[in-house]
Amino acid sequence: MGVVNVTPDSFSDGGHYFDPERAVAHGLALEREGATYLDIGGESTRPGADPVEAREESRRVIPVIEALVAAGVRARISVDSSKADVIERALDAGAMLVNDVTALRNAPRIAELTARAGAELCLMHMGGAADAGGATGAGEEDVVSTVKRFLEERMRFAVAEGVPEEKIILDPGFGAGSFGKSVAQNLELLRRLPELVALGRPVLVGTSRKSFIGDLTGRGVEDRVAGTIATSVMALERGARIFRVHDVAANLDALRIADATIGR
Ligand code: HH2
Repeated sequence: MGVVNVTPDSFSDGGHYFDPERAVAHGLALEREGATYLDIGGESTRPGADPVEAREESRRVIPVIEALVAAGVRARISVDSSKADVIERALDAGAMLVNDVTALRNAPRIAELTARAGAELCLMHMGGAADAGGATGAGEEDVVSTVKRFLEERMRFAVAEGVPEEKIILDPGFGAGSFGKSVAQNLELLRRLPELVALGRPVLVGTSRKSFIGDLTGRGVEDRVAGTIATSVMALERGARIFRVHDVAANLDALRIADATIGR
């Protein structure tokens, strides 16, 4: 899954693809590199990022989705949004995956929209171990159990709202900041990914260029490709199926070699 951030302020590529023509060109380039999903987002999840109104978010992402569809893109378009209005318009424009990082907590109506469109739905854990319920306090609860319980509950909710289980993708929500995990918790989630794979749905990992990789390598955001690849390969070996990355070609090379070696 290639990331296309149509934002002025994303943490690693803010402003690079804010112009719609550049965003479309970037999406097409990521497809040529081998992406089978393109994740189009118009609002940064970075803490302190400017909140974006639905109208402005739609103004950013809908023309890009329309242009990619018009260009005959074969990759599935994913919309990275938590707003029902934006998602409704993205689905009308041809998006086939709803990537709601709030896992339907912001707008439960997203479930119905996704179900009606027959789209896939990615449910992500956000908010740190203490936020997901049942925690005794930040850092005390086992992060993997907390994330697992949260994803199970959100999956039950989505299914009850009409989204077929076979359309659901699960994501532990790697990252610090808004995603609320310490370096140790990110590593624990990666190490014990099979416990989430055991939930029976494809697992998506979004580690690309994130700060825990910077913390461990001392590298700035644009120099975290090698660190990202290490996480992608380890996640593949542990059963992850979708890799949300900024650097598609480099990750895909590594994943092809790892996949051939694993030989599943
Ligand atoms: N990470 C980001 C945004 N959306 N969606 C899923 N499912 N999983 C993730 O890990 C994830 C995500 C943050 O990365 P990015 O889009 O590059 O940055 P920003 O939110 O600053 O635009």
